[in-house]
Amino acid sequence: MNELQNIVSLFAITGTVQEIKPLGEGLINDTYRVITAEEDAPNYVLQRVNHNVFPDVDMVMRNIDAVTSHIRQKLEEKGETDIDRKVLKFIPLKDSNKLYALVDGKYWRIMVFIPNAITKQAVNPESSRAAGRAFGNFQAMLADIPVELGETIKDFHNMEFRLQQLREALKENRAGRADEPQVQAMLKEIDARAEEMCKAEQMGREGTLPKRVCHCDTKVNNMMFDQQDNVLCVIDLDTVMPNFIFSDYGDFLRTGANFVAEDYEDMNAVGFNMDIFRAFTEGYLESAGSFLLPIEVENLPYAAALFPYMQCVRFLWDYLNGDQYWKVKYPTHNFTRANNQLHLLLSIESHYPEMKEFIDGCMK
Ligand code: GN1
Ligand code: MG
Repeated sequence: MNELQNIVSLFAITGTVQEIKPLGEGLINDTYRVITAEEDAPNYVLQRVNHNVFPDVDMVMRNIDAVTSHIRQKLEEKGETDIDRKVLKFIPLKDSNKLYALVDGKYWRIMVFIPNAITKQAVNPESSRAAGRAFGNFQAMLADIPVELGETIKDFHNMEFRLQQLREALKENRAGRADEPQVQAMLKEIDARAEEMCKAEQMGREGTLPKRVCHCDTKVNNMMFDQQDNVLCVIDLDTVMPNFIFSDYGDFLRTGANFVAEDYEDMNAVGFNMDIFRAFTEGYLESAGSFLLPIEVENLPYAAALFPYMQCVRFLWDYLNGDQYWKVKYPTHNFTRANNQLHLLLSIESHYPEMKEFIDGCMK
């Protein structure tokens, strides 16, 4: 038996494993598809949780257990059908009810593979509207979760912390890249906006902006759609934690409303797609508009700008550190990503008044 099969055998799955092969394009965890031999046994997804990124895997899995159980219960109460395709189902170990295995210092988990579902790297206005509704619903369903969720990555979307990390990386200059002119030029753009971009933390301290249970990684590819373009469920739940709602709104637009992928190299092609913005915003406000505070709604354009800005800072940080966090395909890959995010930010800034006006219209 090979290593992966060995690991799968620790979990209480049904069916016989026929094949295990790599799945998806996540940059953090390693993911495999487990195919079972029997017609009536589900296939599974096997995943190694990146222990460097998520130091407390036990907390991650406790959060996920709480979130998926709560959503499952909500769906049951609503009389939904096909629930196993609408919320992830993790499989416990054979000899305990733990949802993960620790083997040779590596953490593994298994969930049911959702059949006839697709993920997308890009969306159109229709699927964006559906995504907006889905993430709004996700926040709404979790508003009354009875347990307090842990912060699986401390200060994950804390802009002040991310800028601090960048400053430290600059000082350490581990990869010897800090003096490159392109890096220096980017730092100027970052500095010019630093104070404005930290206003969520400021409002949080003043007590005017609440934290709610958020997904915190609402990239387009973290959602499953059925063949008719309906959203089935939200996946990649490792980062679900209390946060400002800006996270979910802003990070979706960062990926969904960019005309190109986050590492696309032609900066002239990078830009903010207002059709996607309008559709996603409409969908999101349809399901979340009723519980959001005015201060949250007013700051949605800021949220749209914050996430490309934060991701620019994070990619640049990793570039300066010598590419320790994100997998890279060539030496300047992280710089290209950072530059792409900066160009997206510039495009968003040029649309600010239009965005404000559109949001006001949705709330009337
Ligand atoms: C990571 O795991 P993945 O690829 O969905 C990262 C996100 C970044 C994203 C950028 C835990 O997401 O915060 O926005 O890469 N997740 C973590 O591609 O750091
Ligand atoms: Mg993902």
